[in-house]
Amino acid sequence: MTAEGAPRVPMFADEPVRELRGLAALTDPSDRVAAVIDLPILGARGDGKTQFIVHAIRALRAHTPALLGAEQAMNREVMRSVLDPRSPRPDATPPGAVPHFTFRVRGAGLFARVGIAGALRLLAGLGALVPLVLGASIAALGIALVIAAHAGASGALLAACGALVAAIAIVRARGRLAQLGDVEIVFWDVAGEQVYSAAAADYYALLGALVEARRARAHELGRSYVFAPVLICNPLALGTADSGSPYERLRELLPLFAAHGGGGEPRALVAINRWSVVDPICARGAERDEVVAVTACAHGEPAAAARDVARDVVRACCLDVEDGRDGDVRIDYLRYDTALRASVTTDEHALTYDYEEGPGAFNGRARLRFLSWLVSSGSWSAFATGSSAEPLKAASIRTASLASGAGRSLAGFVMVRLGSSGAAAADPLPEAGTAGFCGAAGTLASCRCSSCSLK
Ligand SMILES: Nc1nc2c(ncn2[C@@H]2O[C@H](COP(=O)(O)OP(=O)(O)OP(=O)(O)O)[C@@H](O)[C@H]2O)c(=O)[nH]1
Ligand SMILES: [Mg+2]
Repeated sequence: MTAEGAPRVPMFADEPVRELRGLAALTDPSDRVAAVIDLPILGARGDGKTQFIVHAIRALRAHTPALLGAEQAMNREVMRSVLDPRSPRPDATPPGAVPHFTFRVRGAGLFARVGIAGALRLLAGLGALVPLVLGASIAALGIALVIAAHAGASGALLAACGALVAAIAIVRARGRLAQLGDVEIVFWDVAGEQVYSAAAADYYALLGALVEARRARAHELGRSYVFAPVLICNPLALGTADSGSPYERLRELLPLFAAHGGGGEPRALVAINRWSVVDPICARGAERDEVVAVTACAHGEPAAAARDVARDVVRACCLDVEDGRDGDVRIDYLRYDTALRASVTTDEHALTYDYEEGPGAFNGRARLRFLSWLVSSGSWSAFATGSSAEPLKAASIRTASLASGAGRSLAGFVMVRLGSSGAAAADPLPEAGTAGFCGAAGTLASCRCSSCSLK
């Protein structure tokens, strides 16, 4: 249960990275959500970032919290594509802006859809796994005694005790599950071509400032926080060279961005989004270094210009990759088709990929995989204690400012504590460049941000 009517708190009074717009519009929930998850979606132009976000929102069956102003407008825009797959796609993200889309999903509902592995993880987080396994083992021992050792009465008693322990563990876990708060998931639309340009340091700094502010607030409010980037891999855009495609450049940078997530094991996801074309491109027996011309064709519409891809590049980036570690960052792979239906016809050195867009929510096993990845990205033990119907009594606003220039180091991190009504949080966002928040309430001493220069 949550109090979604509670006012949301602006996280930044102005843009911490002067060259990039994105954070000043961000608000943070002030009701007790169980967790906040930031997912920056990186991908080259036209590779399918918006499509991924749309599929994820559908797969999560997410809803929009009570947003205002720019945040509300951004959500409405993406919801047009979620609800109507034939609607024109939103414009490409312009350089200098990082839009975000804020959604909610009920914690209990999310866990009900994550399969056995996810459910076991949840039970462990809720402290129910050990008593459950213990109870089941005792019950099994009791049954074995009855069958093998003919110890009828004592075996049956043991089995009944084991079953009782397991049942109590399940009832307690269900009770805690029912109390879980919502999970707030925020998708950040990061124009990948900017990430390997001169503006790369700005994008990196923006995400760093986001994580720092969110983590401090999560610590303060006792909730979970997850930051995990998603990189879109469009097999049709991998080109013919061994390296140097936009995807491969971004893939090299991915661990660096994922490292913002910190913790024991930073995580990232690579989403391969035109899966049905990968197999035909990597057909058995074909020359591995052969180049194939692939023509993508939206069903019933004129075909786009053919794109050349080398079979071995697609094999290396899509087929041969496996979940695993890249340094200390865990990288998982999601394989799916954005299209509702896709068919591939092959000619000697050419493929035609005919696709039909629809209201998809990751196809096949991909949906379960995506939800399980999301659930396993966080430490959910805080979920068990983080729920309450009460809005927070006090809310904090942080304003971070980054000095532009050589090092772009975090220059200021200031906290203003609001009154218990939280009324100030409902004020409109201050315009970029205003410094009016700084020091207003004189509570700098309570700032725990590691990079705060004002302690
Ligand atoms: N479903 C599907 N769409 C494809 C395929 N090939 C090209 N498209 C087109 O790819 C477009 C790109 O999707 P978007 O999700 O808008 O890509 P994006 O990364 O957000 O693009 P920008 O924001 O412009 O950088 C879609 O509008 C489709 O029309 C395909 O194989 N399947
Ligand atoms: Mg887009």
